[in-house]
Amino acid sequence: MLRFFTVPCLALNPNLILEIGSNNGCRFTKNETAMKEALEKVKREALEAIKTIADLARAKALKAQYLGRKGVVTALLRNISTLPPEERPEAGRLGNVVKQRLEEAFGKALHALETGLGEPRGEALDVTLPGRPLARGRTHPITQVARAICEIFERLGFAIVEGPDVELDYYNFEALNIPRDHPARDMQDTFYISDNVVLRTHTSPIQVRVMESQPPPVCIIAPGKAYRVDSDISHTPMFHQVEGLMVQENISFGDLKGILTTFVHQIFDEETSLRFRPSFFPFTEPSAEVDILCVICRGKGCRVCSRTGWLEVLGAGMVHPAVFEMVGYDTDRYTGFAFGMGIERIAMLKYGIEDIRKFYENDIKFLEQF
Ligand code: 2U9
Repeated sequence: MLRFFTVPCLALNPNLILEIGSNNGCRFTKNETAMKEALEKVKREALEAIKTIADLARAKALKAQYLGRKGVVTALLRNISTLPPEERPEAGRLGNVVKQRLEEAFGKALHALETGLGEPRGEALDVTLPGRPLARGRTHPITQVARAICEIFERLGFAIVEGPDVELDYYNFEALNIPRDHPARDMQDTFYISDNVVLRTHTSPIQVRVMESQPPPVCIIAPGKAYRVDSDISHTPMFHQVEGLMVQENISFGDLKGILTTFVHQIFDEETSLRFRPSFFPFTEPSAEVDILCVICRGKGCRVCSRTGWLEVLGAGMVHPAVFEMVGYDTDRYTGFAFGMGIERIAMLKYGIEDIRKFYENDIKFLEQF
Protein backbone atom coordinates (compact mmCIF):
# COMPACT_ATOMS: atom_id res chain seq x y z
CA MET A 1 0.00 0.00 0.00
CA LEU A 2 1.26 3.43 -0.82
CA ARG A 3 0.83 6.17 1.71
CA PHE A 4 1.60 9.86 1.45
CA PHE A 5 2.45 12.18 4.26
CA THR A 6 2.03 15.86 4.08
CA VAL A 7 5.22 17.48 5.22
CA PRO A 8 4.75 21.13 6.26
CA CYS A 9 8.16 22.15 4.97
CA LEU A 10 6.84 21.73 1.48
CA ALA A 11 4.83 24.87 1.86
CA LEU A 12 7.86 26.81 3.13
CA ASN A 13 10.42 25.53 0.72
CA PRO A 14 9.24 25.01 -2.82
CA ASN A 15 12.65 23.52 -3.70
CA LEU A 16 11.89 20.52 -1.66
CA ILE A 17 9.65 18.00 -3.32
CA LEU A 18 8.91 15.32 -0.87
CA GLU A 19 7.10 12.23 -1.79
CA ILE A 20 7.14 9.35 0.62
CA GLY A 21 6.09 5.86 -0.26
CA SER A 22 6.96 2.28 0.55
CA ASN A 23 8.68 1.76 -2.73
CA ASN A 24 9.79 5.09 -4.01
CA GLY A 25 11.03 6.88 -0.86
CA CYS A 26 11.64 10.67 -0.63
CA ARG A 27 13.14 12.81 -3.22
CA PHE A 28 15.05 15.99 -2.63
CA THR A 29 16.03 18.68 -4.95
CA LYS A 30 19.80 18.67 -4.99
CA ASN A 31 19.95 21.25 -2.29
CA GLU A 32 21.66 20.69 0.99
CA THR A 33 20.02 23.72 2.59
CA ALA A 34 16.65 22.37 1.69
CA MET A 35 17.56 19.06 3.28
CA LYS A 36 18.70 20.83 6.42
CA GLU A 37 15.54 22.82 6.64
CA ALA A 38 13.40 19.76 6.04
CA LEU A 39 15.13 17.89 8.85
CA GLU A 40 14.84 20.82 11.28
CA LYS A 41 11.21 21.26 10.39
CA VAL A 42 10.42 17.60 10.90
CA LYS A 43 12.26 17.67 14.21
CA ARG A 44 10.31 20.71 15.45
CA GLU A 45 7.02 19.27 14.34
CA ALA A 46 7.71 15.89 15.96
CA LEU A 47 8.81 17.46 19.28
CA GLU A 48 5.66 19.57 19.35
CA ALA A 49 3.54 16.51 18.59
CA ILE A 50 5.22 14.54 21.41
CA LYS A 51 4.13 17.22 23.89
CA THR A 52 0.49 16.59 23.04
CA ILE A 53 0.60 12.80 23.38
CA ALA A 54 -2.02 11.58 25.87
CA ASP A 55 -1.83 7.79 25.66
CA LEU A 56 0.50 4.96 24.81
CA ALA A 57 -1.23 3.96 21.55
CA ARG A 58 -0.92 7.49 20.19
CA ALA A 59 2.74 7.64 21.25
CA LYS A 60 3.54 4.41 19.40
CA ALA A 61 1.68 5.51 16.27
CA LEU A 62 3.45 8.87 16.25
CA LYS A 63 6.82 7.24 16.70
CA ALA A 64 6.16 4.95 13.74
CA GLN A 65 5.04 7.96 11.73
CA TYR A 66 8.43 9.63 12.23
CA LEU A 67 10.95 6.91 12.93
CA GLY A 68 9.30 3.74 11.59
CA ARG A 69 10.46 1.93 8.47
CA LYS A 70 8.11 4.07 6.42
CA GLY A 71 8.47 7.13 8.65
CA VAL A 72 9.29 10.69 7.65
CA VAL A 73 12.79 10.77 9.13
CA THR A 74 13.65 7.38 7.64
CA ALA A 75 12.51 8.59 4.24
CA LEU A 76 14.59 11.75 4.50
CA LEU A 77 17.69 9.79 5.45
CA ARG A 78 17.15 7.42 2.57
CA ASN A 79 17.11 10.37 0.22
CA ILE A 80 20.57 11.47 1.23
CA SER A 81 21.91 9.06 -1.38
CA THR A 82 20.29 11.18 -4.06
CA LEU A 83 22.30 14.27 -3.06
CA PRO A 84 25.57 15.15 -4.83
CA PRO A 85 28.44 13.18 -3.24
CA GLU A 86 30.02 16.30 -1.64
CA GLU A 87 26.76 17.17 0.17
CA ARG A 88 26.07 13.72 1.54
CA PRO A 89 28.40 13.64 4.62
CA GLU A 90 26.98 16.80 6.18
CA ALA A 91 23.40 15.82 5.33
CA GLY A 92 24.01 12.36 6.83
CA ARG A 93 25.46 13.82 10.02
CA LEU A 94 22.53 16.18 10.43
CA GLY A 95 20.03 13.43 9.66
CA ASN A 96 21.51 11.21 12.39
CA VAL A 97 21.46 14.06 14.95
CA VAL A 98 17.74 14.63 14.28
CA LYS A 99 17.00 10.91 14.36
CA GLN A 100 18.84 10.50 17.69
CA ARG A 101 17.09 13.50 19.23
CA LEU A 102 13.66 12.15 18.24
CA GLU A 103 14.47 8.62 19.40
CA GLU A 104 15.43 10.04 22.78
CA ALA A 105 12.25 12.15 23.00
CA PHE A 106 10.00 9.23 21.99
CA GLY A 107 11.86 6.94 24.41
CA LYS A 108 11.20 9.30 27.31
CA ALA A 109 7.55 9.77 26.36
CA LEU A 110 6.94 6.01 26.04
CA HIS A 111 8.71 5.27 29.31
CA ALA A 112 6.66 7.90 31.12
CA LEU A 113 3.42 6.48 29.75
CA GLU A 114 4.40 2.84 30.39
CA THR A 115 5.41 3.46 34.01
CA GLY A 116 2.50 5.80 34.63
CA LEU A 117 4.91 8.50 35.77
CA GLY A 118 4.10 10.80 32.94
CA GLU A 119 0.36 10.44 32.81
CA PRO A 120 -1.88 13.27 33.84
CA ARG A 121 -2.07 13.30 37.65
CA GLY A 122 -5.81 12.98 37.92
CA GLU A 123 -5.78 9.67 36.05
CA ALA A 124 -2.59 8.09 37.36
CA LEU A 125 -2.80 8.87 41.05
CA ASP A 126 -5.63 7.46 43.11
CA VAL A 127 -5.46 9.59 46.24
CA THR A 128 -8.07 7.40 47.93
CA LEU A 129 -5.69 4.40 48.05
CA PRO A 130 -4.37 3.59 51.56
CA GLY A 131 -0.66 4.38 52.09
CA ARG A 132 1.94 1.63 51.94
CA PRO A 133 2.85 0.68 55.53
CA LEU A 134 6.50 1.15 56.51
CA ALA A 135 8.22 -1.90 58.02
CA ARG A 136 8.53 -1.27 61.74
CA GLY A 137 11.79 -1.98 63.51
CA ARG A 138 11.91 -3.29 67.05
CA THR A 139 14.33 -3.79 69.89
CA HIS A 140 16.51 -6.88 69.58
CA PRO A 141 15.43 -9.62 72.03
CA ILE A 142 18.84 -9.60 73.72
CA THR A 143 18.55 -5.85 74.33
CA GLN A 144 15.00 -6.36 75.64
CA VAL A 145 16.15 -9.02 78.12
CA ALA A 146 19.25 -6.99 79.10
CA ARG A 147 16.98 -4.02 79.88
CA ALA A 148 14.56 -6.19 81.89
CA ILE A 149 17.49 -7.56 83.95
CA CYS A 150 18.94 -4.08 84.53
CA GLU A 151 15.54 -2.70 85.61
CA ILE A 152 15.16 -5.39 88.27
CA PHE A 153 18.59 -4.63 89.75
CA GLU A 154 18.03 -0.87 89.52
CA ARG A 155 14.90 -1.28 91.63
CA LEU A 156 17.07 -3.18 94.15
CA GLY A 157 19.42 -0.19 94.39
CA PHE A 158 22.18 -1.20 91.95
CA ALA A 159 23.75 1.41 89.67
CA ILE A 160 24.54 0.51 86.04
CA VAL A 161 28.16 0.90 84.94
CA GLU A 162 29.76 0.26 81.56
CA GLY A 163 33.36 -0.14 80.45
CA PRO A 164 35.60 -0.78 77.43
CA ASP A 165 35.26 -3.95 75.33
CA VAL A 166 38.99 -3.83 74.57
CA GLU A 167 40.72 -4.32 77.90
CA LEU A 168 44.10 -4.51 79.46
CA ASP A 169 45.19 -7.98 80.49
CA TYR A 170 45.57 -6.52 83.98
CA TYR A 171 41.85 -5.67 84.43
CA ASN A 172 40.56 -8.75 82.62
CA PHE A 173 42.79 -11.29 84.41
CA GLU A 174 45.49 -10.11 86.79
CA ALA A 175 43.31 -7.98 89.11
CA LEU A 176 40.74 -10.78 89.23
CA ASN A 177 43.18 -13.27 90.70
CA ILE A 178 43.59 -15.10 87.40
CA PRO A 179 47.32 -15.77 87.24
CA ARG A 180 49.46 -15.98 84.09
CA ASP A 181 49.24 -19.77 83.83
CA HIS A 182 45.46 -20.01 84.42
CA PRO A 183 43.56 -22.01 81.75
CA ALA A 184 41.11 -19.08 81.26
CA ARG A 185 43.98 -17.17 79.64
CA ASP A 186 44.48 -19.84 77.06
CA MET A 187 44.96 -18.53 73.52
CA GLN A 188 42.05 -20.76 72.58
CA ASP A 189 39.59 -18.93 74.85
CA THR A 190 40.76 -15.33 74.60
CA PHE A 191 40.90 -12.95 71.65
CA TYR A 192 44.29 -11.26 72.05
CA ILE A 193 44.80 -7.82 70.52
CA SER A 194 48.42 -7.77 71.67
CA ASP A 195 50.48 -9.27 74.48
CA ASN A 196 48.72 -7.30 77.20
CA VAL A 197 45.49 -6.19 75.46
CA VAL A 198 42.47 -8.48 75.01
CA LEU A 199 38.79 -8.40 74.06
CA ARG A 200 37.30 -8.71 77.54
CA THR A 201 36.25 -12.30 78.27
CA HIS A 202 33.73 -11.11 80.88
CA THR A 203 32.42 -7.76 82.16
CA SER A 204 34.27 -8.20 85.50
CA PRO A 205 36.99 -5.63 84.58
CA ILE A 206 34.28 -2.96 84.87
CA GLN A 207 33.85 -3.77 88.57
CA VAL A 208 37.62 -3.72 89.11
CA ARG A 209 37.82 -0.25 87.54
CA VAL A 210 34.96 1.00 89.74
CA MET A 211 36.58 -0.34 92.93
CA GLU A 212 39.90 1.16 91.90
CA SER A 213 38.22 4.56 91.52
CA GLN A 214 36.14 4.70 94.71
CA PRO A 215 35.95 3.34 98.25
CA PRO A 216 33.04 1.12 99.42
CA PRO A 217 30.08 1.00 99.51
CA VAL A 218 29.81 -0.35 95.97
CA CYS A 219 26.51 -1.61 94.59
CA ILE A 220 26.72 -1.95 90.81
CA ILE A 221 25.75 -4.07 87.87
CA ALA A 222 27.92 -4.25 84.75
CA PRO A 223 26.07 -5.21 81.56
CA GLY A 224 27.85 -5.54 78.22
CA LYS A 225 29.44 -7.64 75.54
CA ALA A 226 32.03 -10.31 76.29
CA TYR A 227 34.18 -12.27 73.85
CA ARG A 228 35.49 -15.82 73.87
CA VAL A 229 36.87 -18.11 71.16
CA ASP A 230 33.91 -20.46 71.23
CA SER A 231 31.09 -21.30 68.81
CA ASP A 232 28.38 -23.95 69.04
CA ILE A 233 24.67 -24.36 69.80
CA SER A 234 25.09 -22.59 73.17
CA HIS A 235 28.15 -20.36 72.55
CA THR A 236 28.86 -17.42 70.21
CA PRO A 237 32.25 -15.63 70.00
CA MET A 238 30.50 -12.46 71.20
CA PHE A 239 27.83 -12.72 73.87
CA HIS A 240 26.32 -10.56 76.59
CA GLN A 241 26.69 -10.64 80.33
CA VAL A 242 25.32 -8.89 83.32
CA GLU A 243 27.52 -9.06 86.38
CA GLY A 244 26.82 -7.63 89.81
CA LEU A 245 28.95 -6.52 92.74
CA MET A 246 28.02 -5.41 96.22
CA VAL A 247 30.78 -4.43 98.66
CA GLN A 248 30.17 -3.02 102.11
CA GLU A 249 30.71 -3.88 105.79
CA ASN A 250 28.95 -7.10 106.86
CA ILE A 251 27.88 -8.32 103.41
CA SER A 252 27.18 -12.04 103.66
CA PHE A 253 26.40 -15.00 101.45
CA GLY A 254 22.82 -14.62 102.78
CA ASP A 255 22.61 -11.17 101.11
CA LEU A 256 23.74 -12.78 97.86
CA LYS A 257 21.06 -15.48 98.13
CA GLY A 258 18.38 -12.89 98.89
CA ILE A 259 19.27 -10.66 95.93
CA LEU A 260 19.52 -13.54 93.44
CA THR A 261 16.27 -15.13 94.67
CA THR A 262 14.43 -11.83 94.21
CA PHE A 263 15.98 -11.44 90.77
CA VAL A 264 15.00 -14.95 89.59
CA HIS A 265 11.44 -14.54 90.90
CA GLN A 266 11.09 -11.31 88.97
CA ILE A 267 12.71 -12.29 85.66
CA PHE A 268 10.93 -15.70 85.57
CA ASP A 269 8.21 -16.07 88.26
CA GLU A 270 7.69 -16.65 91.99
CA GLU A 271 7.39 -20.43 91.50
CA THR A 272 10.92 -20.66 90.08
CA SER A 273 12.98 -21.96 92.99
CA LEU A 274 16.79 -21.78 93.19
CA ARG A 275 19.56 -24.02 94.41
CA PHE A 276 23.18 -23.10 95.10
CA ARG A 277 25.87 -25.70 94.29
CA PRO A 278 29.47 -25.31 95.46
CA SER A 279 31.84 -24.36 92.63
CA PHE A 280 35.13 -22.63 91.95
CA PHE A 281 36.06 -19.27 90.40
CA PRO A 282 39.46 -17.61 90.92
CA PHE A 283 37.79 -14.29 91.87
CA THR A 284 35.26 -15.55 94.44
CA GLU A 285 35.56 -17.69 97.59
CA PRO A 286 33.32 -19.46 98.41
CA SER A 287 31.83 -19.80 94.94
CA ALA A 288 28.55 -21.26 93.74
CA GLU A 289 26.73 -22.18 90.61
CA VAL A 290 23.08 -21.23 90.77
CA ASP A 291 20.41 -23.45 89.25
CA ILE A 292 16.74 -22.66 88.77
CA LEU A 293 13.88 -25.12 88.61
CA CYS A 294 13.45 -26.04 84.94
CA VAL A 295 11.15 -23.45 83.39
CA ILE A 296 10.01 -26.00 80.79
CA CYS A 297 9.14 -29.11 82.85
CA ARG A 298 8.98 -27.53 86.34
CA GLY A 299 11.35 -30.13 87.79
CA LYS A 300 9.91 -33.28 86.22
CA GLY A 301 12.88 -33.70 83.87
CA CYS A 302 12.95 -32.93 80.15
CA ARG A 303 15.34 -32.63 77.22
CA VAL A 304 16.15 -28.96 77.97
CA CYS A 305 17.28 -29.68 81.58
CA SER A 306 18.91 -33.01 80.57
CA ARG A 307 16.33 -34.82 82.77
CA THR A 308 17.73 -33.20 85.96
CA GLY A 309 14.78 -30.84 86.55
CA TRP A 310 17.29 -27.96 87.03
CA LEU A 311 18.92 -25.35 84.79
CA GLU A 312 22.22 -23.59 85.51
CA VAL A 313 21.77 -19.84 85.00
CA LEU A 314 24.17 -17.95 87.26
CA GLY A 315 27.60 -18.05 88.83
CA ALA A 316 28.23 -16.25 92.11
CA GLY A 317 30.30 -16.03 95.27
CA MET A 318 31.94 -13.86 97.90
CA VAL A 319 34.64 -11.64 96.38
CA HIS A 320 38.07 -13.21 96.90
CA PRO A 321 40.27 -11.21 99.36
CA ALA A 322 43.05 -11.24 96.74
CA VAL A 323 40.80 -9.13 94.45
CA PHE A 324 40.14 -6.61 97.25
CA GLU A 325 43.88 -6.38 97.87
CA MET A 326 44.53 -5.60 94.22
CA VAL A 327 42.21 -2.56 94.41
CA GLY A 328 43.36 -1.49 97.87
CA TYR A 329 40.20 -2.37 99.83
CA ASP A 330 40.61 -3.24 103.53
CA THR A 331 39.86 -6.98 103.67
CA ASP A 332 39.35 -6.91 107.46
CA ARG A 333 36.61 -4.32 107.13
CA TYR A 334 34.82 -5.12 103.89
CA THR A 335 33.22 -8.13 102.37
CA GLY A 336 31.21 -8.38 99.18
CA PHE A 337 29.44 -10.66 96.82
CA ALA A 338 29.56 -10.89 93.04
CA PHE A 339 27.55 -12.75 90.48
CA GLY A 340 27.43 -13.16 86.73
CA MET A 341 25.02 -14.42 84.09
CA GLY A 342 24.84 -14.77 80.33
CA ILE A 343 21.99 -12.69 78.88
CA GLU A 344 21.54 -15.03 75.90
CA ARG A 345 21.08 -17.96 78.28
CA ILE A 346 18.34 -16.12 80.20
CA ALA A 347 16.65 -15.11 76.90
CA MET A 348 16.83 -18.69 75.55
CA LEU A 349 15.11 -20.01 78.66
CA LYS A 350 12.53 -17.22 78.76
CA TYR A 351 11.54 -17.74 75.12
CA GLY A 352 12.30 -21.47 74.68
CA ILE A 353 15.08 -21.00 72.07
CA GLU A 354 17.42 -23.94 71.66
CA ASP A 355 20.17 -22.49 69.48
CA ILE A 356 21.95 -19.31 70.65
CA ARG A 357 23.07 -18.53 67.07
CA LYS A 358 19.43 -17.66 66.17
CA PHE A 359 19.96 -14.31 67.92
CA TYR A 360 22.69 -13.31 65.49
CA GLU A 361 21.46 -14.61 62.14
CA ASN A 362 19.38 -11.44 61.56
CA ASP A 363 16.48 -13.55 60.32
CA ILE A 364 13.55 -11.08 60.36
CA LYS A 365 11.03 -13.94 60.75
CA PHE A 366 12.79 -14.94 63.98
CA LEU A 367 13.41 -11.44 65.31
CA GLU A 368 9.90 -10.08 64.74
CA GLN A 369 8.46 -12.62 67.19
CA PHE A 370 9.77 -10.62 70.13
C1 2U9 B 1 34.78 -8.86 90.57
C2 2U9 B 1 34.82 -9.92 91.43
C3 2U9 B 1 34.06 -11.03 91.17
C4 2U9 B 1 31.63 -12.28 88.85
C5 2U9 B 1 31.17 -13.67 88.74
C6 2U9 B 1 30.52 -15.58 87.85
C7 2U9 B 1 30.66 -15.95 89.12
C8 2U9 B 1 30.09 -16.49 86.77
C9 2U9 B 1 29.48 -16.72 84.49
C10 2U9 B 1 28.03 -16.90 84.38
C11 2U9 B 1 27.69 -17.32 83.00
C12 2U9 B 1 29.93 -16.05 83.25
O1 2U9 B 1 28.39 -15.62 81.25
S1 2U9 B 1 28.90 -16.66 81.99
O2 2U9 B 1 29.59 -17.70 81.35
N1 2U9 B 1 29.87 -15.92 85.61
O3 2U9 B 1 29.96 -17.67 86.95
N2 2U9 B 1 30.83 -14.28 87.62
S2 2U9 B 1 31.13 -14.65 90.05
O4 2U9 B 1 32.55 -12.21 89.85
C13 2U9 B 1 33.27 -11.09 90.05
C14 2U9 B 1 33.23 -10.04 89.20
C15 2U9 B 1 33.99 -8.92 89.46
C16 2U9 B 1 35.61 -7.64 90.82
